[in-house]
Amino acid sequence: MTTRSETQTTLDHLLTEIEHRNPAQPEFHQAAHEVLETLAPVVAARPEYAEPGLIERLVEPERQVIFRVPWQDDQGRVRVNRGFRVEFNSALGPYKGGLRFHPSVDLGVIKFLGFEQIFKNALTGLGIGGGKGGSDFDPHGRSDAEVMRFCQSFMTELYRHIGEHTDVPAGDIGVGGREIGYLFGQYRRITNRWESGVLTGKGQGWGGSLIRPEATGYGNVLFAAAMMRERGEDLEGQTAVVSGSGNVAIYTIEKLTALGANAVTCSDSSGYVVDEKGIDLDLLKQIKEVERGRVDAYAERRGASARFVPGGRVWEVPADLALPSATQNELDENDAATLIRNGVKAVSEGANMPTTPEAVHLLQQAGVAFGPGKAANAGGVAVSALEMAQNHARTSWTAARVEEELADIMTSIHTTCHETAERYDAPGDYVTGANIAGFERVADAMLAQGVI
Ligand code: NDP
Ligand code: 2IT
Repeated sequence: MTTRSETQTTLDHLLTEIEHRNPAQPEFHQAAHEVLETLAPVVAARPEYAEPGLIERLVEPERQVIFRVPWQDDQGRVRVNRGFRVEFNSALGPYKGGLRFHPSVDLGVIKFLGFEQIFKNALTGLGIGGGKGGSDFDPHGRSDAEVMRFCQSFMTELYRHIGEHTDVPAGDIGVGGREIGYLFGQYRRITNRWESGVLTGKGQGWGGSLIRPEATGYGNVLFAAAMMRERGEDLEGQTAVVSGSGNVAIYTIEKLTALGANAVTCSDSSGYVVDEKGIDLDLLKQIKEVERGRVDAYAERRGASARFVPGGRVWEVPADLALPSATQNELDENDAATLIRNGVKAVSEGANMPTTPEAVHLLQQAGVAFGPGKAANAGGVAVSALEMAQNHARTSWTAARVEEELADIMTSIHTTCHETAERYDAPGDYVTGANIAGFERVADAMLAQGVI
């Protein structure tokens, strides 16, 4: 039998090969490291997982599409962006994962997100494979008409690659209800099909699921609550710092407040706001969802309890809980040290890979409960899968039913991660638990389906 350390050496060689085969994709390397560094116990214990080629197939996307997206701005000038869709793994179901529109998007970013999505989707227990897409288009400051023309051009290529049984995109950074509407409209026009299951995150009344907008944030708070319960505590009266002020951050703050915690921060790329009285969600939603403004406007309009800190990071505000909900690598070693010094008890990732590997290590060493994104933020994609189920059945469920299913799924993900970590001698290590449990489900399906 191969020992754990021999297995880790083999996985380390594979990681070196991944870096050589995928140059200039640091985020993808980071995501691959984070998963492969935790798999040795399960690969050593179950010889079928050491089968040559299994993990090599897992780290190679099944298909990668890169395309030109030309569009005209309001002045009539032609702009050219790059579009991506990485269809990573379909062993468990149609590729599923969001679209990100942000200037930092490149192939490495989409591959890191697609790779994470494989394990996240497996953890939900639902029938969805992993994929991700997007563009380096920056929606900030663009008119509705420009965003519409961009989305129409993007879909004019993307439609060939997606379908309710093939690949089902949704939102992510820069892609919310407005963008999904324009994308769906163009898909319907080109294909002449009412194929509502082709995209999720649709509007109410034309195939969208109740609670999908809330699902990622709500789910992350439920995951954080489950981690706190393990420590014999609940969320009541806890102070929380949240980064971001988009879809995930807003509904994270909403659920924290509903469960009696005090969410005192939010942020965007200009800086952060701290509000001792707790974030006023009506005001934040008005500024972010209606006016599409910046967070400094919140501080201006809120009055004495709030102030705006330009360029700062929310992690310097003392708190019991931290819920990073903006973007990758937004919480580093120094931030982790500050959080620990201020007595943080749990960190739960609403964003994908927001905590750097060094910071994760520090937090875990200090005994902070750490919920990795692929487990903690899986509520969004889980409710997307419930939206697909409603679309297939041409029905719609009540908000109460969807929320109940979301709560069951988050509890079950927490239990799975917790028990898997214990089974592999890493009690309390949700990173190891999530990676191994997600891996087992995908790997079993891949082995059963042969070398494809
Ligand atoms: P939104 O576009 O709604 O909001 C993103 C927020 O993060 C904005 O406040 C934005 O500020 C900030 N942000 C984005 N990029 C950066 C950056 N490079 N530096 C600083 N701030 C930044 O996106 P979501 O809320 O949907 O997504 C947030 C995170 O959650 C992402 O990591 C996403 O992958 C993840 N996620 C999303 C899910 C979903 O269902 N939407 C599901 C699971 C995970 P600004 O406007 O200034 O850029
Ligand atoms: O990162 C994610 O899980 C998402 N952006 C949501 C994906 C989805 O298909 O709902």
